[in-house]
Amino acid sequence: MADGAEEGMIMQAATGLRLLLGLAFLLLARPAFAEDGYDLWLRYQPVEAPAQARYRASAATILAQGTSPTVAAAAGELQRGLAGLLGRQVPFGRQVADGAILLGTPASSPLIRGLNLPLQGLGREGFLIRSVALGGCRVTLIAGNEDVGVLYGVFRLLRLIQTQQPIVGLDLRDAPHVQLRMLDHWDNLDRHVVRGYAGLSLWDWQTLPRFRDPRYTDYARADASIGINGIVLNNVNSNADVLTPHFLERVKALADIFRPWGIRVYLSARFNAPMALGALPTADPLDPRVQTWWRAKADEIYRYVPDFGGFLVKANSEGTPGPQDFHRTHADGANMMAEALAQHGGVVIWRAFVYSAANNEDRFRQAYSEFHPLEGQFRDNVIVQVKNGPIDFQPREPFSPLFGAMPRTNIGMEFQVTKEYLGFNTHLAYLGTMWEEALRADTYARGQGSTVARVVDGSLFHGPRSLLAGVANTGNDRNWSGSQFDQANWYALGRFAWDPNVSARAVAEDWARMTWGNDPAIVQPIVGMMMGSRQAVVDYMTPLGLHHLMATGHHYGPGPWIDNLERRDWNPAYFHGGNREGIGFDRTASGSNAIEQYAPEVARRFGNLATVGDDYLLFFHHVPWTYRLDTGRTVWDELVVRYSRGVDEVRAMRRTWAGLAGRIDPQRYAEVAGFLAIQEDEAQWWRDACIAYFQSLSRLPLPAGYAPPAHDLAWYQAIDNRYAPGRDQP
Ligand code: GCV
Repeated sequence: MADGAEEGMIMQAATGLRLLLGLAFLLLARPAFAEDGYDLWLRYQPVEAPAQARYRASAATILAQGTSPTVAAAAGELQRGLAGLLGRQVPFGRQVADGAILLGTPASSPLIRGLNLPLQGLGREGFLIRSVALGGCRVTLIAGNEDVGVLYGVFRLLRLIQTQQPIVGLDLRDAPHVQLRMLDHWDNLDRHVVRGYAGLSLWDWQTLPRFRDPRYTDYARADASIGINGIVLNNVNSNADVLTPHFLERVKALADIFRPWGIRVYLSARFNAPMALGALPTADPLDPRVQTWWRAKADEIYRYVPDFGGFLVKANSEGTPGPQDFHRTHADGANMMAEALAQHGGVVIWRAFVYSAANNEDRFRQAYSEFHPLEGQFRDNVIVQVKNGPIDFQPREPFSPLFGAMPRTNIGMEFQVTKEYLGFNTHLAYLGTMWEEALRADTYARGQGSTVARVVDGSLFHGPRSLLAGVANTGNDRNWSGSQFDQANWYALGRFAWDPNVSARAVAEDWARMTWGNDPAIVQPIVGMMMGSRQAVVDYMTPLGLHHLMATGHHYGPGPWIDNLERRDWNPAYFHGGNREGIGFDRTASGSNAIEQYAPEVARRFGNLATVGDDYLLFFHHVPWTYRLDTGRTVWDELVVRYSRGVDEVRAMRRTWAGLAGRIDPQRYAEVAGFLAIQEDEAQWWRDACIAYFQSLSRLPLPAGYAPPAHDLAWYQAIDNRYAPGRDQP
């Protein structure tokens, strides 16, 4: 072979090798799978090079002192997180070295014990993160009174790196403000999730307890990262079978998986379980046989799950059995079950979402009417769980008057993370702003500054228990929540439960950085979209204080015309009160007088047209269509303007998102873009259907420049979505 040809072949081989190496590098540099949202806010993507070098210097080794599964979970998560963020495996060390991260409690770590750290006041779940010098080495320590505090501290340190904050010179202490930070899963035992838009239940009762899907651990990691410490596994419309050994074995398996992550399991208990399972002729809470049954059941559960959290109970509401079936009160029922759990340290979470077929008063008033007379009668280990608003998780409601009205009762907050009334999983609606609004509302229970947040975190009335819960939005979809942006609501629930005074914007920003990236060109537009998104939904669904206009049953899409349902207060027409003359629900003294359930300062504000404000106008007042608002427009014109503005807001979100093309990984980008397109269509549907209907009442022309609905009213009324997901009865 001539020299030249040989040289050519060598060069070809070298080029081939280079190509191969290049390809291999590309393959290695890219994640094995496209990003699909599975990793949530725990993506641990590499931070950029200059920052990475700085972080590496402060994260050279991990010195985890302690042998518990929780310390192991914390150390493992730290190693996993750092490997992703810093692009290299950080080894576990055995002794103090420069750049070590030291984890432990005074009990588990001689080093931490020797430092006499100010851990008082941090409780069992708080933590301290400090940059210190130990034996001449620079060390970052994460210490807590108990291992779970260390776990939370690890997630906080990771968050600092994920959001590119400095981790030198640290002196950070934090502890949760609320004791029970919970997610309530409305999961049926056949895996149908009521009001679930993210697939089937995560709990596969069929393959449990033998098969423990690694996803259960990922779920627990995500929850622990935001401080969730309690999970109710099953729907509040509960099936007594969950209390049988068959299910308890499976509940035990989940509890064992969640325990290292600081999470206790709870069950929704059916009040008449002694009849359904125990063949008793009654479930009367004052009957000794019933009391014995519940005590034995509690003892049995604790044999499976020694740290079982307790029962969540929906009683005498929407057809569920309860103490009133036996002429007893909610307090009688709750206290009897609480008694059974007390010796094991369990609690009863008793829901205040009640409205009874026998009670014909304004739905707004009913929870207060039933619970307020029971003030002071509940045991210490009962928490009454109240929805944020008096109606039912609407896009906007004023706070429930029960917050602030029962100082001698543990009152907990129930938010709905899953968006039953805010467009399911396809509408982008960040709920942080809604929860911030609810928590900052002033009850005036002890004068100005008696915020709902202070009722919930216990700082106003100093009760023994505090709780903030969210109805979960998870399912077995790869992205967990049914959409990328609904993950933000899960994330925010944890952050608000940890600190009800946290800012919705700060939470959105942390989430955006961790979920999408730290580039301000990404963070700013995304946070902007999130912050305006809930108001957009209010505008195109239920502006000016309208509420419960959703179609029947599934609550998907508009149904303001519906007025033929069995119960008065299932009908949207009952809630908007619209007629030829005007619109709105009069809850002042001339109407249902629901405002009297608030403190006088609040009642005065909501009761007066001059002070109620546009957001709650039609929630509390019935006004003529021609009533003039501060904007200078009539109510009718303002409704049209707001409905139209809502659609415009969605269009603006679509434009903002389109501007991020190329900056966001393709699969997640495309999913969000596709869902925003659905949202725009549905916002338009809402606007047009509602305007067509309300115009049939007001008989007024549209304000100049506003397009008429695309179809006539009958067209919207004929839409049938009976197969929409998440129904109560699938
Ligand atoms: C689980 C609303 C929902 C129901 C839910 C109920 C509740 O009415 O539509 O699906 O029941 O609230 O909170 O108990």
